[in-house]
Amino acid sequence: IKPVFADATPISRLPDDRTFLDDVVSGLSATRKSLPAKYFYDAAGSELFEAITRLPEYYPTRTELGILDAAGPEIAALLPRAATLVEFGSGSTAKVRRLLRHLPDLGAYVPVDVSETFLRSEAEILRADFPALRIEPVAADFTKPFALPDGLESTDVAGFFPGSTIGNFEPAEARRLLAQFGAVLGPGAGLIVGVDLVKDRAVLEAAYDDAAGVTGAFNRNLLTRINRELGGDFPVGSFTHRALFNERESRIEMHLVSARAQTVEVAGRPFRFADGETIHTENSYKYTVDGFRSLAASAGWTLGTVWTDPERLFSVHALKR
Ligand code: AVJ
Repeated sequence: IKPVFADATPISRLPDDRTFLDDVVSGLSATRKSLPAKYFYDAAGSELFEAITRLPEYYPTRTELGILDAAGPEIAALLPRAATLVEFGSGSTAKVRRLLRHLPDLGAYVPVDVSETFLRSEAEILRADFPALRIEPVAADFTKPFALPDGLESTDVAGFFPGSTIGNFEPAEARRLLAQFGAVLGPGAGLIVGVDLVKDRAVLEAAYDDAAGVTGAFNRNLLTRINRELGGDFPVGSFTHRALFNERESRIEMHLVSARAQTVEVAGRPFRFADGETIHTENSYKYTVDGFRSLAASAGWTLGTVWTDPERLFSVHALKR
């Protein structure tokens, strides 16, 4: 397996050479403390997330898989023969497998992920099951511009962005990201995006605050990671998990709540917490079908088919450049 490293060919230069430490220091120094959700996914965090996807309360993963199973033949019909499928933030191969079964004529599959180790092992597993498929992993941060592997730029290209990962971005950022996908994929490209939908508050909040406490462990693992990687001394047990649906912003917010007044050190710097003060650790935006369609249109995409489940919990959108 030979991961192709994205060449630095920026389409637009982003002020984003920040490290984990920079992000933690600036997030904890702000009046309203926050930490970027992308840091959840170290090895332990990725495993906890996999456990979340199997929880009874966490409907998005299984609902999206059901939609992909049902829509597979229609999605296949949208892709030209020998097309290249690029998955942004590929993670585990569970979702793309649902599509690949329906795509016997696919030319190449390009999983893009920051975690090179994960990318390698997942590509290997996938190769065993789809021996005829050309798999060209790219180790890159999909939020930044990157080049497609040599020889694939001139093929028909489609992007795949499942899991409602788009929901982690504020709407303006989500628009920018969708436009950037267009630039990476090139003219004429297709894009399949999974988007979680607005629904009853109780259903949403249970999905992010499960009875078994797995989401709480996932949230608190960010503090464990800071302690380990940045020499922090967070007493992890003194922060409790909170998930709430902010209806005005149409997003689930996750917070870590300090159970007492305390001072925590990270890399030798003190950060003061009042009793009950929170660190905002994640936003997960929920869209209406029409709301997401207008966002995609404003990012330069032409709107295609939308598939949902019978309960309209989740949606999968086909877009074209
Ligand atoms: C991976 C961002 C789609 O927002 O539902 C799950 C992450 N956080 N439970 C989501 C998550 C808490 C998940 N995404």
